[in-house]
Amino acid sequence: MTGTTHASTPGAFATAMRRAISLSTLGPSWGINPRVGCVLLDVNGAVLAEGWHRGAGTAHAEVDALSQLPPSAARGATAVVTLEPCNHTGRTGPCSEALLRAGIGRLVYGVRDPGPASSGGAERLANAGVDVIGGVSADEVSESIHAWLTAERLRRPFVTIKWASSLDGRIAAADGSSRWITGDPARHDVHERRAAVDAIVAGTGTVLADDPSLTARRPDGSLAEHQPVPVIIGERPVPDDAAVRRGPVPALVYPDRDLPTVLTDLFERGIRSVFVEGGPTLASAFLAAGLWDEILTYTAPVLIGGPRLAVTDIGVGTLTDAPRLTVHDVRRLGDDVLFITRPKGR
Ligand code: AOF
Ligand code: ZN
Repeated sequence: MTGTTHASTPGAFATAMRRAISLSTLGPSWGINPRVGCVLLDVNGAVLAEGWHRGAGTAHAEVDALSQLPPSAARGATAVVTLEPCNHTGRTGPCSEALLRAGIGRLVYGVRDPGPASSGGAERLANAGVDVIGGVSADEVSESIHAWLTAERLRRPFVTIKWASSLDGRIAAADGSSRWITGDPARHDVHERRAAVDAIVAGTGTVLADDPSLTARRPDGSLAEHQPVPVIIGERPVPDDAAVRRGPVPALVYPDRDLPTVLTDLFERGIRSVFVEGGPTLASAFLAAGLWDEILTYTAPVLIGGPRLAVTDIGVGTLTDAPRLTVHDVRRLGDDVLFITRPKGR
């Protein structure tokens, strides 16, 4: 059969797609490129080769898989790829051409490439007589590159807002003391997530009050392999000896509080995911502007009371204006609970 068909239910290729998703996670979650995995199957459905993308500038998943085989060994094979093969020359050449040159007979992909320049690989292969099946395990693939897809669609980084609070929503006591509200497992979880994003954003108020380093650290205190870019937003100057200036990655400082402008600039710098870590004024500004995609709330079983709330005014005057969120996941981390919520309907 020739042409583009769409599999609405997981079919014969779902197993290979699951493997391709799992291969994709071997690549980095940060950076300008998505995680992509590829499995090449022979005519009997046996695995010929596997590949995955290791980050911007390196071979794409399809090319990585093809490179495992001698020339002509992929003739007539089925390429199962999480993302539609690219059709453009970016830092590397178009995968659509590499697959055609290798003589594959069928393409099975999960989700379309949303990029205006990079998309169109499926159509190109279909036009060349390759049997193309799209939409296989599309929900699972979309979830595996949720942040990247969202960033590409919105043309701004995926924004995660995080706070750690008491059961009654306080992030500090009345005197400002705020260290160790949550326990070790929650803190380790935060550091793992910091190491998985492109940037950590904080307001100047938090930088001046807490002097955070905004680095990703392992439980033993050493720096994680990948470090996010520290981003500071606010009008007050950041002292030269601030911890955030002494980290492994130079900080980006935005004296302008216009969040859409900041996010657009970060996107143009190749930043696709940011973690907004404080304080309440900045988190509230992102929330009020609707500029967020996920909220992580680490809740500790402690009562603090008083005025130091995780979120202040977010422009909700009456309950019908309050944004209702979707609970994406709930995890227990020691004595604490992590809620992962997303906007409804996205
Ligand atoms: C694929 N397979 O493994 C990946 C794709 O600058 P480049 O050449 O690395 O191209 C980056 C774009 O290619 C990226 O924005 C996305 O649209 C696509 N990523 N495509 O066929 C892959 N990582
Ligand atoms: Zn490609």
